[in-house]
Amino acid sequence: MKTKKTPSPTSKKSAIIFGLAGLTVLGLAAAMFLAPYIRSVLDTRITQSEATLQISMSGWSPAVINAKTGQTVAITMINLDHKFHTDGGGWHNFAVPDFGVNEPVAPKQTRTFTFTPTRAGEYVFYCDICCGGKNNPFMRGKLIVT
Ligand SMILES: [Cu+2]
Repeated sequence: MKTKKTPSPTSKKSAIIFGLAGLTVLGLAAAMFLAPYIRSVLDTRITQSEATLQISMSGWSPAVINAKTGQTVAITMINLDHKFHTDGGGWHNFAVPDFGVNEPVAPKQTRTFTFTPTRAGEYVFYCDICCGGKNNPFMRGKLIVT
């Protein structure tokens, strides 16, 4: 007569551990397989092909721009100051000497211009018309090119 063999608690535990190990391996393999895709999606999310910046005597908003090497960026610059400012007459500019960019915007005007960052790295953009120019921390921003 055969007796029905019930799995011992130890073998149940082994099966669970084995199953979890298998799922972990599959999960890691899937993560490795999908990593380039996930990275490219994140890259496009943080890379801007256009940015709208407000500038006034109180500084840039936002003060960080993300861009991609070789990809043209359209900057729309909104100058919030009026022409009666004694410092610079209310003019501001967007300068990134590393890429030969120097675009002025008249008081209370909005202007869109483009440039193409050609090298990866972190660069300073600044206004050097007013308020101490690029030496004033409020007149500086960061351009991150990946
Ligand atoms: Cu300025």
